[in-house]
Amino acid sequence: MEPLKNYSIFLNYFRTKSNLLISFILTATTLLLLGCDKDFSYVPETSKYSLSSDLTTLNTYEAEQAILSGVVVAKNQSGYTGTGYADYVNATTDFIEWTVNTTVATSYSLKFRYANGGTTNRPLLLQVNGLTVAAKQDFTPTGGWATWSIASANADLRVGANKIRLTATGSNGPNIDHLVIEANLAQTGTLEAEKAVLNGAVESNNQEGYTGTGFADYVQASGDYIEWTVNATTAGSFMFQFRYANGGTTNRPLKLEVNGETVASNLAFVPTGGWAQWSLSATSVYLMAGENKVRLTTIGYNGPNLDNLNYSSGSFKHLLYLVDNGFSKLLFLNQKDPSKNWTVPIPDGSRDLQLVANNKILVSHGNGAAEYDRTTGAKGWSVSTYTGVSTAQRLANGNTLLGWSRAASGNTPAKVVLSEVNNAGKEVARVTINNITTFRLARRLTNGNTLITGDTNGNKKFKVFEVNATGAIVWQQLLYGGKGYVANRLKNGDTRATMGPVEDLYEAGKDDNKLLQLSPTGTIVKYWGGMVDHPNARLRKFSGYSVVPGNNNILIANWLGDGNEGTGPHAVEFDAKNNLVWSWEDHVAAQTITNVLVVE
Ligand SMILES: [Ca+2]
Ligand SMILES: [Ca+2]
Ligand SMILES: [Ca+2]
Ligand SMILES: [Ca+2]
Repeated sequence: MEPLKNYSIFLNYFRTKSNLLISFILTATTLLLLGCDKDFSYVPETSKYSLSSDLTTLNTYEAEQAILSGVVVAKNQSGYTGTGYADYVNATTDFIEWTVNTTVATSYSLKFRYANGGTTNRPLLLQVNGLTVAAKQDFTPTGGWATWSIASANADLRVGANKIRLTATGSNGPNIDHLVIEANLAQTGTLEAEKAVLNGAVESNNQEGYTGTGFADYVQASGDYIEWTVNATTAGSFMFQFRYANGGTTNRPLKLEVNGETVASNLAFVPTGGWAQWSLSATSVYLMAGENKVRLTTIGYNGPNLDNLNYSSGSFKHLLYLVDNGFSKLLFLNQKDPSKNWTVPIPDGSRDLQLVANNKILVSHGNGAAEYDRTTGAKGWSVSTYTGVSTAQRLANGNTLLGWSRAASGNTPAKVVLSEVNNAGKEVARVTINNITTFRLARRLTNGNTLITGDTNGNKKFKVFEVNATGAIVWQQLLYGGKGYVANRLKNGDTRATMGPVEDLYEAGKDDNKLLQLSPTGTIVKYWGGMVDHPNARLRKFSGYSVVPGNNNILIANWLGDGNEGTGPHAVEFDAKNNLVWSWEDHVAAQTITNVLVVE
């Protein structure tokens, strides 16, 4: 939102029973209420709210105002909001029950403000409308009874009254100050181009296959535009998919602006093969809360025909781990509950990660590998006695496979070494493969062989190699000109391998950003990504990838090194039809992501 502009805000956010629209003027610190479209007795016609306090407490439900059974109201510890907090007395059956009214049935984030001055967790049973949401909702120690923290959970709420209850189940509970609820609204929609504001461009319907009542047809090569108004409930990153047809033989780029600012000066709309052949041009943009003007303008070429704009945010919220070899850190990104995000520093040269036993993740470092706790990021087991390591894999026998490489020196050829180390860090087996360079990751297969990526003595013919226990190459396949990163063998015998451009600039036909799925004879069965398929996705250098549990989408790290820092998303997700459906970009949090692991 911007100061001194009119905005409409849904009042259901502020605990009313129906959708009311009210108008505000927003200044840097103050919200001035101008009026509302129905009687609203709680607020005078003109009231001032401080944005920092009043607004944020309007969807807050104090525990001391809730129904309390056994639990008592107390105020002898400082730092509470409202008139006190709720203090559990008995270790069982005591409960707090809030009644929360909503007008939208969706998933909500429930945020409990609490203090636990004890030294152990004080879990409570969380129920919503009589159904158990969490048998043990954690309330971990906060460090003192006057130190307040937030415990959160997600639950579906229905329209109308919802009963949210926290019950003691065997141990004394924490002190509970209040509950905040926030809707986890997936913001998504499709807006027809023919219904948008058309300047120069005209509505047409003389080609088949459009949605709505037609499409927008540009007339002039410069200055014609289509402008949509996209309403965002909350600010954030959105995926845009423009459905278009380009029956010509060349790209027909347009300028994309959001709220007057240029997002892409040359958004590509490549030929679709016919005027009745519709395709998607996807890009990610940042929208403000409220109305956003999204405009596509011709810039010297006749434009494509535009059918519609699909926008989405929050439809995919992931939990994922990311290895950043630029900032040398490991990140946990919890898009469902960002309060659980963490970042820990790791050694340089980190490229590999995977889930291992005991709630740990294993990460390769230039000097070896280490385990990190999935929940806290705390470092555990490690080995750091190697150099040139680029991969680590936990083997079925509990040992760890480290892959490292050495450049050629004198008469000694370049080599890749696969070292198997035990829990004490002692090397118990070793495979050496000579003459392999540009080595990245290794994956030991169930047949005892290992898949590695690299080229031969720097010849830039990048391949995936299968090597046996003596280091002999028993299978190899050219990666169609792209530099390989990681290869995995599927149960059906196919091999998946990521590849990225060899030089800093992509050369059409020579290399690409793709995850290839290759048959045993090297045929491309399918692929995800691709510079031609996704000209606006700002793909730079694909590195590690991860399969999204549940839908089998492919989430790929888009490494932004070699001068590409800050120029694209860190990770991109493609569905089975190779549509770009999600991306993540935060250049403060991360610099160059070498690998991703999506767990939800
Ligand atoms: Ca108590
Ligand atoms: Ca309170
Ligand atoms: Ca036209
Ligand atoms: Ca349409």
